[in-house]
Amino acid sequence: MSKIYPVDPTFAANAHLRKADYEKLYAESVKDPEGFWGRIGERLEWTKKPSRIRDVSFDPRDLHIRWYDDGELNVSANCLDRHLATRGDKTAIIFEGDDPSESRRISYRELHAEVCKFANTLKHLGVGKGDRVAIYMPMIPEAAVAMLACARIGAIHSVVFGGFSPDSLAGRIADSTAKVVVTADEGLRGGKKIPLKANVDAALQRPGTNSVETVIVVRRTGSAVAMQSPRDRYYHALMEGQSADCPAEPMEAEHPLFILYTSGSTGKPKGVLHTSGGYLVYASFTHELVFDLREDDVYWCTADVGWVTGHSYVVYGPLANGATTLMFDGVPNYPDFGRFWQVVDKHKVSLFYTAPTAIRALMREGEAPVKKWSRASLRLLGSVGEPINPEAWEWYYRVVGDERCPIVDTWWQTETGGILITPLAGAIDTKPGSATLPFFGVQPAVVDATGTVLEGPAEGNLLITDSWPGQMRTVYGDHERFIETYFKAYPGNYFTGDGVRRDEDGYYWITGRVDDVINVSGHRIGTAEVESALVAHPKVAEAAVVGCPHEIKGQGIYAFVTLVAGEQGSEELRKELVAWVRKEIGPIATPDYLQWAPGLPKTRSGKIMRRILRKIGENQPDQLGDISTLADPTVVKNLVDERLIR
Ligand code: 6R9
Repeated sequence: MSKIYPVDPTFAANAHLRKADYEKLYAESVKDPEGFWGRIGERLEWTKKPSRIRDVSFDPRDLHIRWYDDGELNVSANCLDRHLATRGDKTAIIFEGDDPSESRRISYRELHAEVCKFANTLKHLGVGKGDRVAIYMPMIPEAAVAMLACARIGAIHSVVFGGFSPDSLAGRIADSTAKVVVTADEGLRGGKKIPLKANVDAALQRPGTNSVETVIVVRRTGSAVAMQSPRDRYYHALMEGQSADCPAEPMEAEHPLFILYTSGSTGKPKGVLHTSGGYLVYASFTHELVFDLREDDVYWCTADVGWVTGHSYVVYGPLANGATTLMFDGVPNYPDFGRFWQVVDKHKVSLFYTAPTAIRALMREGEAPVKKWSRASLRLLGSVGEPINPEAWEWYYRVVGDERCPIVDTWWQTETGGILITPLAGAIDTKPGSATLPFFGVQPAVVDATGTVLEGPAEGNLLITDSWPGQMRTVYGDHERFIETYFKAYPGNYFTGDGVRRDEDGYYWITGRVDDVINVSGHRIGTAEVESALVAHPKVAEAAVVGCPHEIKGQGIYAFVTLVAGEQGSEELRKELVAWVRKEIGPIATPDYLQWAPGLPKTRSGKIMRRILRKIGENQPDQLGDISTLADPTVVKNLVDERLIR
């Protein structure tokens, strides 16, 4: 039996929702989704009110997902203009730099003016509705400005995480045929400079990137960078003289808002496409209720804008709600392991949202760096990105929250746009390690491998049986892949790619990915991507990559590498290959283990049996299962004998 933490009555007393509210509203949301989401949709300001609330079919032969279809709105007007009358002087963004002495506050009025000016800048550069804009930036307010400016004119942004390599950036630029790239001279993380502009230059040398007409460079560190005329322009120079008046253009509810690339089990990363109306309804509604948002809260989500959490819960959800959102351009251990709590005290943060990997890394340093700061302003803590182990949950609760702050463990995905399974702090008792119960309108199902829906306590694959407004609409440029990836495995349902257990109380416990996706520090890496980076090296003949347990990262990357004939595995070559993958994809894809494999376990048809490699990577050589169908069962003995984790 797992431990239960009942709802704190003091918290519940002032919360938006209590137990009875959850039950009543949930029942209503699944019984009458049309009525429910019609009402919730009214939280936004529509230039044309929608009359059609949902038009959805999960049938792979006729797949379509449309919400608030005939409505019109502008996302940036909902995040900015709408607040000016009542919240013009309220802080929209608190910026906290890598260097603890650097911070500034930007009011809604100031942010509005900056976004309008940048929207005019984009227009002046010939960017119009439907054009794609790549954003490759540090965690600075200009990243949010660029996103909102795109939304204002109907351009589709594609934010690429600043830790990705030139090759990864080039692939994303090519896939979306971006017209403009917005970047900075350099990033600054943990005192180290990241050559963002130089990476853009390198990316734009790659084939397929000649759609890019302009590179806009924000001065962050002020270092001299190569500027190529007429392609490269400084942000501050372009903004000079631009008008702060830029009327928000109404967009259809289903007009694309952004593309965000995410790793899948096969091939190159997919461009997850989100649209305007449904996405913003869902991001803002979940943000308000899951974090129990109040007008005077200071809200801090530590995610980078390069990930979906940064989109929905640093920028769009909080700003649509008129909240104060903190953008942090640093890391948890710089200048020391107390940085998060120093920032919490400095800005009086009340709602704090981070990833289990960060909690585990801080936990290892002991309580002193936490206890050094008061953290008295905190009232709720959140977790996202990967399963949180109960030990980390308990530590977060006891040490960080002083047993005073409820924890919301929120399960969701890039594809879902917003949180789907989560506690509501005033309404749902928590159990460490469980994301607990579905949010309004979300209908999970547990299925076994044959697709049979399991009732009651059960373990299997997690499906969602009906749509919610924040759901992705397609894979950019490849609708067939969208249907194939998510709707073919269990026709009529959305397949999450996650495994799950439902307990006797109906609580959901996510057990991790069931496909070939590795969750490293809350970031998704496709095994296929790492493999293709490895085999691109001239000395590598073949590679197979699996996930392995990792104390801090949750999962690590374990690579089995077969060298071309005549090559010998050495420590030097191992280092070279690890560095190669970092260069090809980015540091987040760094293999933690790299084992030489004279042969890989394959079926007679030549398919690598990853199941066996996974067990070797997990140090469970006695659980390999049936290996008799392998073309050459003897290769397994060598791999087991030479395994790197014991
Ligand atoms: C928001 C985000 C999605 C994958 C998802 C799952 C894992 C996210 C989780 C969680 C257990 C949680 N995941 N939150 N697993 N508990 N609270 O992280 O999106 O980067 O697309 O990753 O992350 O495996 O399928 P994304």
